[in-house]
Amino acid sequence: MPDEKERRVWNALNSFRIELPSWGFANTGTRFGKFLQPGAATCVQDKFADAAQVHHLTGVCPTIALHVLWDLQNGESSVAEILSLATTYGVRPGSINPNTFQDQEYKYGSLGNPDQAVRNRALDHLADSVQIAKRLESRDISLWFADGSNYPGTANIRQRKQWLAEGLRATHQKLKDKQRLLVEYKPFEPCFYHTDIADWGMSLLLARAAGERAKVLVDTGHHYAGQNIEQIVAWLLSENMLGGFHFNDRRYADDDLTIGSIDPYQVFRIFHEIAFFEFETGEEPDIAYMIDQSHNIKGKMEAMVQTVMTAQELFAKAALVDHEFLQKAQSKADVINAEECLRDAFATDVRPIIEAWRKSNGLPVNPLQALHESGYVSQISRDRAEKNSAAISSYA
Ligand code: PSV
Ligand code: MN
Repeated sequence: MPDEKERRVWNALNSFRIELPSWGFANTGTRFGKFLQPGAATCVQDKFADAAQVHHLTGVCPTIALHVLWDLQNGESSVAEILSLATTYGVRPGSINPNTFQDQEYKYGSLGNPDQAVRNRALDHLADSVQIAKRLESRDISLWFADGSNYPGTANIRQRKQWLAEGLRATHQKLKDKQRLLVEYKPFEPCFYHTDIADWGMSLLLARAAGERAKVLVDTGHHYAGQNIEQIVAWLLSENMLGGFHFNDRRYADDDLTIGSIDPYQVFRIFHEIAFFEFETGEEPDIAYMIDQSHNIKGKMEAMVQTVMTAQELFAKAALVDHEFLQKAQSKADVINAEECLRDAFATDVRPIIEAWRKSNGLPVNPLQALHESGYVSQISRDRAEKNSAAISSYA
């Protein structure tokens, strides 16, 4: 019979699902270069196979996020292919990510571009993406815009805000049933002077302008150093505007490091704000937990499994916070005990409990070790070496 601590961790783990990014299995890198991996996914089928393997080992990753231009270049036939891959591999399509940042037309922006023809093109792509999501029975359309400018005075900031609001409203009107728009923000890169959607407040205002099924997406890497992300999360929760996360960690900017590798306490504090909100309100906010990491140094499969395990650990630790005790301590401004309440939970080694939970669910107790022992990475490295070596030699 599990004790109280175990029960809390088990409940938390039962409810926690993490979406894998298709692009996290393919060869990607920094703008200075790529270190190509022989086992990297070379096509959308490989991406499904890899995601299925991560799900098989962890049991908590039933969906894969898709990027429209990278995974669905051939319209209707891509949709058919993905539906069939989903059946074959037992992993469903997750969030659909339109791409309004890659094509040459978008040099000066997409929905915020001063040229109406380019704005229309972006709008059409967003409408197509909503349609694709419908066909795939995907609920969330995740929007990230690279729009902005590099030099002061070169862009009409207010006008662009207006265009973005109109474009998002028009896209929201295309949603069906339970579909949602998630509006991501990022304060820097690729635009360095101003970014049209630079922070959570801008995302929030634009999501509100778009319609009631638009929410904010918090990519943990998209903040200035030292920013209090858990406060942003707490505010979004209290406004019923938190739609989802992109998990990764950062040291400097959008570094795409493994979640919790630099600052695990911050990730714990984010999860704590969510659990505390649920405890105090009795509500269960609908939050999509997604990974957004493209590993260049670590093996992609290993990094993905490690990410899922780390996220589970930090989520489980947050479930251990004694909320009644914390409420009382906060109400008495008992600073030491309130802080210690968080620190105690964070310091608890939850790994044995998670291992027991995995065992009871017929999963390997250590998915990373199981990945190693399965020989999967060696196998895909052999199978895909030829295809990837073409990329490696063309790159060299
Ligand atoms: C942009 O940096 C971003 O975080 C967006 O979510 C994109 O969809 C993703 O990365 C692409 O890697
Ligand atoms: Mn992201």
